[in-house]
Amino acid sequence: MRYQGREVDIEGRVRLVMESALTARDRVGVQDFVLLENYNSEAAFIENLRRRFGENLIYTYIGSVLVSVNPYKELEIYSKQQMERYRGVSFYEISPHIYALSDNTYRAMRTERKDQCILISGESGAGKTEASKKILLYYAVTCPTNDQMPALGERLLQSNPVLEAFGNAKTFRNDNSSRFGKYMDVQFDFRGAPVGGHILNYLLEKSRVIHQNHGERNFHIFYQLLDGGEDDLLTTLGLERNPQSYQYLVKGNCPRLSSVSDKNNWKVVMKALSVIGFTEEEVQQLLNIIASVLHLGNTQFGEGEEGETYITTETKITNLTKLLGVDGSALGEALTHKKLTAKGEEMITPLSFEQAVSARDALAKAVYGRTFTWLVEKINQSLALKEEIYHSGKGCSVIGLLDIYGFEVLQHNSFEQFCINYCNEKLQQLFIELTLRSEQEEYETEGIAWETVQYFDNKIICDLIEEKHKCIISILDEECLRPGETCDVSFLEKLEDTLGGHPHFVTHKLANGKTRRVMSREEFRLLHYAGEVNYNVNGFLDKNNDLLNRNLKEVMCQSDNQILSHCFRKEEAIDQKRPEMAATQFKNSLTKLMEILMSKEPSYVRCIKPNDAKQPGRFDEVLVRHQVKYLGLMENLRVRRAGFAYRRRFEAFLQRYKPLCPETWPNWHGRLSDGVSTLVNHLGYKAEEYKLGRSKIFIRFPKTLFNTEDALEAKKPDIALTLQTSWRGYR
Ligand code: AOV
Ligand code: MG
Repeated sequence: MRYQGREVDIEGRVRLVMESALTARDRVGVQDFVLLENYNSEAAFIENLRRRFGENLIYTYIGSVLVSVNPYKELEIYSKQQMERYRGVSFYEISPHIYALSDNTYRAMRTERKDQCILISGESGAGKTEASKKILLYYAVTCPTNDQMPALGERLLQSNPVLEAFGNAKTFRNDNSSRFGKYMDVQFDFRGAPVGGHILNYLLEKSRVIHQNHGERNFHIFYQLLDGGEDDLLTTLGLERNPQSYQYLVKGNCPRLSSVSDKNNWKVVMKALSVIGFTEEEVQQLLNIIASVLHLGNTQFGEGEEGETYITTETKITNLTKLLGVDGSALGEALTHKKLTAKGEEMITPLSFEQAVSARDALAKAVYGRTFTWLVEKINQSLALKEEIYHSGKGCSVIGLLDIYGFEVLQHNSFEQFCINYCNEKLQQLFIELTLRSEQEEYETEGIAWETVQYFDNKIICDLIEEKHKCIISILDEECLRPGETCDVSFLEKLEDTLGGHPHFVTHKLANGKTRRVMSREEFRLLHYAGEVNYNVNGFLDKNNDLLNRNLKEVMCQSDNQILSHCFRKEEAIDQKRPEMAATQFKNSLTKLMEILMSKEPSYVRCIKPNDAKQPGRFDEVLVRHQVKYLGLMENLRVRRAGFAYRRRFEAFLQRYKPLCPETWPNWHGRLSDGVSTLVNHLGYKAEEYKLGRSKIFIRFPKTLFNTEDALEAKKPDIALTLQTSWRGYR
């Protein structure tokens, strides 16, 4: 059995790698898992990934799904020449690549006129963000440009360094970890030129502004400013270069990164801001805010004899108030006092030391979080599709790119990890529904009998977290709203009462009334699709409440910094209505996201992290096996193979193999299905080897196809090359 495919080596030369089936396949494996002979064997699957990884072939398909293993080193496979190679070429013709997926998606959008989305998933550090950037680069470089929006491609690209500076940070798992979720629509005109973009951002991990775990950092921008900012700028902002001088930057004890230069990135970010169209004044105001957060962190409190709290760093507060553009004494008062309305009367009560500290931290988080949202809005304005293009009557189509924070398990997991992992559950749910459903639908519409494949459906975990009334989020909200003494522990007790016994929920309490000693009394454990995570409930209520004292809001909405006065609206300070809690807001935004994604044709990139050391050349089999398992890749493969390994549209099949039959060569003039029938009869396909659907031929065994490929190769070695541009493969 031989399979004639082509692989590309890292210099970009095309070579036939499978001339001698055994030696070549031994070395580089198969480029599509459906070609694995033993497709039920996990060991064979992992071995195939490992071999390819060893040869720097980080991409492999499962049908139309792209599996990618993070190489942790720069590979020479992303050049412009490489992009050219993938343009207009079908999936199957050429080695797997993120560009092939990008191109295929683009062409599907163009030819089928249907909006597309590319869903990138995988755990933290697996390569999602890098993948999304490569896709965007591919479009920016290879698509035509629209004369009315000539710079759009560049602006789309430049949005990345800006959002990464403000929304990414070093974590234990990834030196450039996305701490917000991002969905970006790229809009194309009828000629296929990018003409607009729109970003939706999801729940930024604001708590990082005030605290970082050991070995982690705050958001990149702080270090970039301190390292890269000009002397004059730092003087104006009243900042010192050393990050260790700032309370908000010392917690993780990790001021520098070996993998990136904050100084260089500072330049990149400043340039990007100007390309996107931020004015100098806006940049200045933005930096004032960043600096003010650092000053806020250094604002310290003391306790007076009568328990009153006062600011001990009064001299430094002038800097802070100047940068925030607010009244100094009002800010000082608001940081140490609280305004309450009781029975229609306003009362000012002093804050305790702890309360003052948390009011300060809440302000820092609010300022940073809202500024981030403002940044996204500004970028959206710059990318916005022009009315005249939209209304030109010729219509636009969209490719959406989803890059979220990956599943993460840390030493200490809190509310943020809970939200991040919940988001990943939802995405996995979508993958399950859409891959299985669409596959099933395809068999149905084509009238082909289908064998069901067993798989783990994580809906049960999604429900545990988000189902109405009786789920973790609703219980959390109830505890936040319940009057009287509520605390994180009472929340945990409520969870136990309501959810104890759920197969995916565990606490220290055992069913027989005894306690599970390995678990702390402050934790609950969720058995996620991707693994078990213990969440410490400390801080859950506060983070879900996400409250900012009213008098602080009042001070902020008076700010003469225009970004801040935009972020803190006067109405909000007056409005007594409680906004939705953080987790519920997140849940609602995810529900909307799922609707958006469901309305589009999805493609998938499944990213795998080869080792925990962030190092090249290391393939940790245990770690990879775990990911292959929870990503459901084996099931994905089985579904793909359930019955039929390959499907081709009649016209594509004929077009490719017609030289093999005198009746179909050079052209077939009858019905397509008859042509295919004639062709496969001539080739000697047995009845059990294939089925003809309504518009596609389904081929059961890869072997059949290999043999046909061999015959084609033997007949006309150059045919594959001449035909590849006209053939669309998988879809
Ligand atoms: P993530 O987005 O999946 O994690 P990234 O895309 O940030 O992960 O990848 C982590 C790091 O791995 C990058 O900073 C690169 O150093 C390296 N890397 C990933 N993909 C490639 C590639 N194709 N080529 C070279 N290096 C790569 V997270 O955002 O933490 O969930 O939240
Ligand atoms: Mg990321």
